[in-house]
Amino acid sequence: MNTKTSEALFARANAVIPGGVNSPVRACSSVGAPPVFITHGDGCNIYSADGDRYIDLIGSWGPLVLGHAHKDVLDAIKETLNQGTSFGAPTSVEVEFAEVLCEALPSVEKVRAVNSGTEATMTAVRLARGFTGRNKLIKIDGGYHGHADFLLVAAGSGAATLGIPGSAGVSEGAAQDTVLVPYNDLPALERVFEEIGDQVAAIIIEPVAGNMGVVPPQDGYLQGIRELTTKHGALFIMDEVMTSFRVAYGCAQGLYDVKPDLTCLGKIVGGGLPLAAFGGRADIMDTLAPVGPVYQAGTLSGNPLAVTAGLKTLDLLRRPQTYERLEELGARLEAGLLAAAASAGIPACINRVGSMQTLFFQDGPVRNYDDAKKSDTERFAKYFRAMRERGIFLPPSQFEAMFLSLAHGDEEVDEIIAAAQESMASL
Ligand code: KE4
Repeated sequence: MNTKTSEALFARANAVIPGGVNSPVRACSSVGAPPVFITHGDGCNIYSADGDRYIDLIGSWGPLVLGHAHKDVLDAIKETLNQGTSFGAPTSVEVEFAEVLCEALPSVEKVRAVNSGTEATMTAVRLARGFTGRNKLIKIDGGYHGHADFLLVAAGSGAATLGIPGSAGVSEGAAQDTVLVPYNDLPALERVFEEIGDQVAAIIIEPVAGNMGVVPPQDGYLQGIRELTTKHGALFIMDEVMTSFRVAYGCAQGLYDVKPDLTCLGKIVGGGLPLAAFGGRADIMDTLAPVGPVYQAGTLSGNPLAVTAGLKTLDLLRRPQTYERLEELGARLEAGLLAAAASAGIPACINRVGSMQTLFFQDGPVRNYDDAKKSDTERFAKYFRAMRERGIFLPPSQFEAMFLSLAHGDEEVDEIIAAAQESMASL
């Protein structure tokens, strides 16, 4: 692939944007290749500033489950656009959006729209602390919930894995109330609750981990968390920013039949525009300003354009056979990639839930972050470059999810598999 135009754009970008990108992962720094700049998308394809076509497996990191530039979504946005862009006052589409989310998720009785997943998780934790009057927060080692200080916390040493700042600029104070436990490890969680259960405001978890690569919950894990949080008076926050309307219309909580107290939603709910939300039990949500004492606000929260894109996307996802088709596509890709690795004699395993999956360069199994970190990231980087050379746009990190969309057909999945067969043979 010729990437000259992208390289020139990247040089310009680096002069005025840190790392040349508006979100770090886009810099492709872990895969030894400069980013490709995109001009437009159409269905499952995206097109580079260099004029090349790629089959997209990033899907804007999850939102584009319908594919790029879906006509019905664009038409809905255009129609709303004619009325104006933002009013700083309530609009009827925001009410409809909240009603649709409450209808889709039995655990969500009230919901508030925000502009990003970070805002949703940050506020859900503040709400849990305000509602319970407790300060401690439990999170999963390897879980990512956006960049609020108290969530940018790495696992320290020691059994209780007291949080230590996971980024420069995060103070000890901000990290001190966050405790980390390994994913899929109920005994570790039980120990924390035995020690400090009466201080725990909440646990926040990705019900299907997507930021250590895809790691599904083991049988009984989510139910176990539900029981422990209920027993100790702590809130169960499901961060469904990535899984919402991705793994099922009822989200992961519907798929695994576990009701959290609070849910964070993002990505797909915004249909590709900046929109996220959090919701849950009415008694908890009514602790939020202006009803209750927990403050949260946002100039563009519930922006009519973004809400219109989200509503149209959710409307289209209610069509029959949507998730059956996403499952079919995901299974086809998984089988093909595993066969490609096997024929190349390369150690690989795949974790998949529906249309989100990760191929780990290791024998596996991958059940938590420590397992995921055993992957051969050098080999992943070579694979990434070889696949991009063949017109396949992978997420540029071993620890991210690939996303298929309803715009991918069997043909494109087979093209991806063929590219993987060639790429793996070259590793
Ligand atoms: P945003 O603030 O990026 O909208 O959402 C943060 C977030 C919260 N929770 C989960 C489970 C998430 O996956 C995310 C963001 N996901 C990353 C990709 N793994 C977004 C890509 C990026 O950071 O550029």
